[in-house]
Amino acid sequence: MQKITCFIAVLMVFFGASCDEEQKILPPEPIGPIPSKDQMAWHRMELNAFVHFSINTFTDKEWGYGDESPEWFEPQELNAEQWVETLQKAGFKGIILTAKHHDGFALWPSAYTEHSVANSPYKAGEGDIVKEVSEAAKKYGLKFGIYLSPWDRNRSDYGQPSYVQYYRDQLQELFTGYGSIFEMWFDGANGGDGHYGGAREKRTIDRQRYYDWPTTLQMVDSMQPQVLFFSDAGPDLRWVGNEKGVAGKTNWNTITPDTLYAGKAGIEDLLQHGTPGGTKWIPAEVDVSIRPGWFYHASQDSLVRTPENLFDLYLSSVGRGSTLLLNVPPDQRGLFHEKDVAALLGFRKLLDSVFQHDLAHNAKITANTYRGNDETYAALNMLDGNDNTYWATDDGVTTASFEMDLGAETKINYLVLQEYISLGQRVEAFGIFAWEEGHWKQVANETTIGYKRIVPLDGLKTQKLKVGITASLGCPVLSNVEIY
Ligand code: FUL
Repeated sequence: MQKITCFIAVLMVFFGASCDEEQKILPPEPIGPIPSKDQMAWHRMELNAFVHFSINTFTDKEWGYGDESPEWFEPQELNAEQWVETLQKAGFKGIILTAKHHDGFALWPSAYTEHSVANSPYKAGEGDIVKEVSEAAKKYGLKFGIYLSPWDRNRSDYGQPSYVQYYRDQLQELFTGYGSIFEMWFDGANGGDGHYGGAREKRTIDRQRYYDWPTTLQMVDSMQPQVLFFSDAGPDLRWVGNEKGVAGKTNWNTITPDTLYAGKAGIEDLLQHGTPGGTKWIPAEVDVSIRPGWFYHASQDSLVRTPENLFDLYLSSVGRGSTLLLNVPPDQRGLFHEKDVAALLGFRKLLDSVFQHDLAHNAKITANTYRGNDETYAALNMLDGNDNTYWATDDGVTTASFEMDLGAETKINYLVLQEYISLGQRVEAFGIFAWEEGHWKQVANETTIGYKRIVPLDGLKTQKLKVGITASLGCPVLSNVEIY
């Protein structure tokens, strides 16, 4: 590279170009798949909420059979603004509503079914909860997303081609009537016993073919091209493989989805970790509930996660390069329960207190190497608070390190690292070292970084911290480092 630069410099001098242009070192080329603009925006959201609400809320069930009467759906104090305002205060950026769960009950007055809010006592059949939530989200600046269960235990034609058309008709209603939808959640739970219009039987479908997903996604995409499709296998966002709130410590945003499909068994481990060198950028989303169930059950009021527990979930999701989708189910009144509200606000307080003073801010940072010795790629870029500047090494240099001197011995709880993923995910392995009595002592041995990696350092005391990249798919490119 240096030779080419010199040659260009000679040419530039010959043609009278300025000194600045002369020294320009080109940025690294992307490696492998990279996030789309909408996926990038999704990475930056970090915290989104899931809201499970249906007749189940009133029958105390997790999975309605499909024979529940809409008459039973009667939230007396429903206030979508209370949900969204709480989430906004807690720092959530998006909200995804179960417009229809497996029981088939539609939270909006769908023209294609009688099994909806239109036949419930809620607002004497005049209510539209999808509308209320989408409008509240807009008011409080959250993005709005939709969950529409492919499995429908109410429909008599579930399993036949006509049902797939019904499903698409409902998507058409949702994607044309409620403004912009940032994420569409396709549940992998599919087929089994149900009411099915009175048949009361078990139905199995060919999970890979029945829904003809490519046609459905294309249809939705033509209405709202920005939408990101979530399913077990993508195509835009993938399930993390568990509902416990845990992304892999090794977490690649890339995976090869060729043989994957929603509901395929035995792929949990693959989904949790992704694949280095995978053919598509399909990041894992971590969905988990604030309570044991996805729907509200009064019996679980004492089991709401604590702020500390939510903080742990944050570390095992956002802290491992993923996005947290935390479910908060409204109660029978149609409100977030006081216990859940307190937990969410407590969680925010904890986050703010832990990540308040970035100690890296005033540190002296140096790297053992940087691209073309050009300041454009120097280590200082990781401290400037600008997502678009980064530290990078020369092409072919896949091991490198940087160190930060804090000026005095300091107690450290967390190290935050971010790769500049717009150029692809690269780092495969890195170590963290603390300066102890005149030498470097390794305190952590880690793998991937991705969009964000938060490594707990448990109150370690040191003046200097070093990060050594020991394996990378290409030259490492890091945009941010923080120390707390
Ligand atoms: C699962 C469903 O069966 C649960 O009820 C819930 O909706 C969860 C998010 O996904 O597959």
